[in-house]
Amino acid sequence: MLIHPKKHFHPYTHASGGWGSAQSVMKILWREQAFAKGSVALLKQNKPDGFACVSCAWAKPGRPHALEFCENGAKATAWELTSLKTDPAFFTRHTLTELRQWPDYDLEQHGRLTHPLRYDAASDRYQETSWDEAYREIGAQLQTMQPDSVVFYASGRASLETSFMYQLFARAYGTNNLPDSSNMCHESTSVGLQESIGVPVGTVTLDDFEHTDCLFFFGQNVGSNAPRMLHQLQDVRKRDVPIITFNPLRERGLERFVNPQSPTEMLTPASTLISTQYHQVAIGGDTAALIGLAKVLLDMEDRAPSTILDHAFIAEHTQGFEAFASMVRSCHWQQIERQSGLSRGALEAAATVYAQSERVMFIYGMGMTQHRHGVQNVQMLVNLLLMRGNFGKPGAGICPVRGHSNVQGQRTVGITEDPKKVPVELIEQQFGFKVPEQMGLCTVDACEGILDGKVRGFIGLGGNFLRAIPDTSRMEPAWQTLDLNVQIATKLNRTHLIAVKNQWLLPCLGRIEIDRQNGVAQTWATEDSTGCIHGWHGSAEPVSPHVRAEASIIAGLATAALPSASSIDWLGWSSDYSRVRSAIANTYPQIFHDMETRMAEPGGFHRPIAVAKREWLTESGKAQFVTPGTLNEDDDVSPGDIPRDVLQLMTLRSNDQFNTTIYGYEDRFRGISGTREVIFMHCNDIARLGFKVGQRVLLTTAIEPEVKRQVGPLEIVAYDIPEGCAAAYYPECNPLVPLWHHAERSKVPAAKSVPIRLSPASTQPL
Ligand SMILES: Nc1nc2c(c(=O)[nH]1)N[C@H]1C(S)=C(S)[C@@H](COP(=O)(O)OP(=O)(O)OC[C@H]3O[C@@H](n4cnc5c(=O)[nH]c(N)nc54)[C@H](O)[C@@H]3O)O[C@H]1N2
Ligand SMILES: Nc1nc2c(c(=O)[nH]1)N[C@H]1C(S)=C(S)[C@@H](COP(=O)(O)OP(=O)(O)OC[C@H]3O[C@@H](n4cnc5c(=O)[nH]c(N)nc54)[C@H](O)[C@@H]3O)O[C@H]1N2
Ligand SMILES: [Mo]
Repeated sequence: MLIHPKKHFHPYTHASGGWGSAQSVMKILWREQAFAKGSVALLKQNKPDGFACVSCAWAKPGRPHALEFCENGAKATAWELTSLKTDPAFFTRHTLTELRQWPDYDLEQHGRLTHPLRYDAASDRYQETSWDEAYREIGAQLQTMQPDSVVFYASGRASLETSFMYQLFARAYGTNNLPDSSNMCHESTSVGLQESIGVPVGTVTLDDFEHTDCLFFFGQNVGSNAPRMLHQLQDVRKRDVPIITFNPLRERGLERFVNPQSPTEMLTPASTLISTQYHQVAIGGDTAALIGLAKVLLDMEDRAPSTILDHAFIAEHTQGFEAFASMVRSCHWQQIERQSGLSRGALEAAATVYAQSERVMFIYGMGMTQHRHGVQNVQMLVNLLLMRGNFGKPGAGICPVRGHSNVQGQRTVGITEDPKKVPVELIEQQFGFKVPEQMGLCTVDACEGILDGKVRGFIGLGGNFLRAIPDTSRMEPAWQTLDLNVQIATKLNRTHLIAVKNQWLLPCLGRIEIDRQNGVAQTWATEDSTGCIHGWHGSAEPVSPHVRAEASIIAGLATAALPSASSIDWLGWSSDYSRVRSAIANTYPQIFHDMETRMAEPGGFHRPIAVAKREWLTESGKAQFVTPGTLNEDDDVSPGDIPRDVLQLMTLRSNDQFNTTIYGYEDRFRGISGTREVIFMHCNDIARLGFKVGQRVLLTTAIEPEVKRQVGPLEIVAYDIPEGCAAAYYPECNPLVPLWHHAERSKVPAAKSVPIRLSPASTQPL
C-alpha cells in the first residue's frame, strides 16, 4: 500500500486560484510522471485544435485564454496521461480479495489499465485475455439473457458518437435500461426544468455573463468543481456586478479568487471578491429561502405597484402565478426563518438586489438537486426568475452546472431510460429494429433490481457504479449474485473488484489520447453545460497498443451480441466516426444538422433553446409557476423538528477528487490535509452533543433504524457550518444514504441531507 501524507488541519486563508493552485498542478504532474506528456497536452486543453478537458462540463470559450485549464482540469489530465500502468503483471501479484482492502486512492494510483482482463475465480485474480475471446464470450452470454435483465450504465464522459452507439446497442439488444450518472446528479434539473420551462437543460450561454447585472449561486462549489467559471465570475465582478451566494459552507472559490494565469495578480496581494452577499442557508433550507425572497418581492410590489413584478411577461408567458403568490403570502416569516436558517433581514438584502437588477442569472449545483425535494428546489429557482421575466433576454436565465464533461450530451443523443425521450420512429426507420416500449431502469431502479435479483447483468461504460450509488454496504453483497459484469474503464476501481461469476475488465483509450482508426486520427464531439457542441481530437499517444477506443469496444460487443441480421454497420461506424455523426444528424436533425462542419468551427455550435425566444415547449405552451407543496426540502429531516441529537449530513467533494477518483488527501480550501476521514461540525453542536474536537466518532443513519447503516470512525473538525448541519466526504459516506432516500420524481439520491447520529468510536481522542 502507498504511504499517505501526514494529517493536518489548518484554516486556509488565501484566495482560491493563486500560488496554491499552481503548486498543486506541478505536484500532480510530477507524481504521475507525466511532466513531458502532461504539460504539452495542457496547452491543447479546451482549445479548438485540441481536446475537451475530461474534468467538468463548464463551457469552453470559442476564443480561449492562452491556458484554458484550471487546477483540477490539470489534475484530471495528469491522472489520465500518467506513465504508471496497472498491467497483467500487477494482477499476478494481487488477488481481488486483497485489492478490496485498498483505499480508492491506491487503486487508481497504480496507473492505467493496459490489457483486456477476465476474472478467474479459482485464483481470485484478473488474467489477461484477448479482445476476440472477450467479445465472443460476452456476446454469447448476452444472447442467453433476458434483455430487460441487463443494465447498460454510462458515466457521462464518453463522446456523443460513442454514447449514440451505446444507446443504440442497448435498444437493438432489447432494453431501455440506460441509467447514467445524471440519475445521481442533475436529473432533478431535467425533470424540473422540462415541466416548468419546456427544456431539460440550462438556458444561458457564455455571452450572457457579459450582459448580466446580477448572479445568484445556490449549492455549487465553483472553486473546486467548475473552476474555469471563475474567469467569468472575475470578469463580472470587474463590472461591479453583485454575486449573491446561498451555501451552508463558506466555499473559498465563492469568496476570493486570484487568477493563477495572470502574472500581475500572482505577484501582487490583489484578489477578486467574488460573493458580495454570502448566506449560510441551513442544509435543505433553500425552498424556504426562495419563498422568503418571493415574499419580499410581493411585499415590495404591494407597496409600490407595478415596479417590481414583470406583469406583462407574467400575463403573456406564464401560468400559475396567482396560486404561487397566494401560497407565498400564506407563509409566515417565523416558519421561513426557521426552515432556511436565515433571518428575514438577510433575505430582504438579497431580494432588494434582485429587484434592482434587470438581467439576473441563477447558477446552481448538487446542493439543490440532491434532496428529497430536489425537483421542487429547481422549480422554485424558475419561479423566482419568472416573477421578473428573467428568461429570454441577454444576461438572464438559469444555469445548472453539469457534472461530467459530456453528461448533458449523453442524454441529448439517447442515453435515457425513458423511450419517450428518444425519436423512436426515426431510429426504427433507419436501423430496422423495434425500439422497446417498456420504460427502462434509472440508477435507483437498477439498484433495486440488483437487490431483488431481477437484474442479472451489468455493462459499465466508465464510472464506478458500486462506489457512486447510495447504500453501498447493502449493494455490494447483492451485486455478487450477478451473472455478468463487463466494465469498460481506464483505471481500476472498486466496482471492478466485487467479483461476479463472469467478469470482464476492458481497458479503453482516454479522451486525451489520439484515437486512430484505420490509421486515421478520429475527431469526436461533446456538449457542455451551456448546450454548446464542440468537435475535438486527442493530443497524446495511447498508453498501450492493447487498449481500444470505447466506440470500437461497443462495436465489438454489439457485433457479437446481436443477430447478424442487424442492419447497423457497427465496425464500419467505429472505424470512421463521421459515419456515426451522420447517423446522429439524421436522428436529431434539429440539433445536429450539418454536425460535421459546424462542430469544427471555433467555439462549436449551440443547440437551439426555445426559451431564448420565449417559446415554451411545456404542456400548456406557457412557462409554469409551480407552487411548492412544502417548505422543506426533505420531509425526513425537516429542520427545526428533528430530534436534538440528529444532524443533517451533506456528503460532498474535496478539492482533490473527481467523484470517486481520489487525486490526493488535500482539501486545501477547507484546510484539511492528509486525510478524508473527517466530519465537519459546528462548535456548538460538538459541545452540545458531548464530543470534543479531534474525537473519533461513528456515524449512523437516523432514519429506518431497523437497517443498520454506519460509517467511521471519522475525526471531528470544528467548522463554519450552520448548527444542526454536518458535512463529510463522498463516496466514503455513501453507506449512510438509504436507497429509498431520493428525490421525488427524479430519483436523484438525497445525498445532501442524510439524518445521522454520532457515537464515540473510542474513548481516546487522537
Ligand atoms: N474537481 C472536480 N470537479 C468536478 C467534480 C469533482 O468531483 N471534482 N464532479 C463533477 C460532477 S459529476 C458534478 S455533479 C459537479 C458537482 O459539483 P457541485 O454541484 O459543486 O457538488 P458538490 O461538491 O457535491 O457540492 C455542492 C455544494 O452544495 C453545497 N450544499 C450542500 N447542501 C446544500 C443545501 O442544502 N443548500 C445549498 N444552497 N447548498 C448546499 C455544499 O456546501 C457544496 O458547496 O462537479 C463536477 N466537477
Ligand atoms: N453520496 C454521494 N454520492 C454521489 C454524489 C454525491 O455528491 N454524494 N454525487 C453523484 C454524482 S453527481 C455523480 S456524477 C456520480 C458519479 O458516478 P460515476 O460517473 O459512476 O463515477 P466516477 O467516479 O466519475 O467514475 C470514475 C471511473 O471512471 C473510469 N473512467 C475515467 N475516465 C474514463 C473514460 O474516459 N472512459 C471510460 N470508459 N472510463 C473512464 C475510471 O475507471 C474511474 O475509476 O456519483 C454520485 N454519487
Ligand atoms: Mo455529477
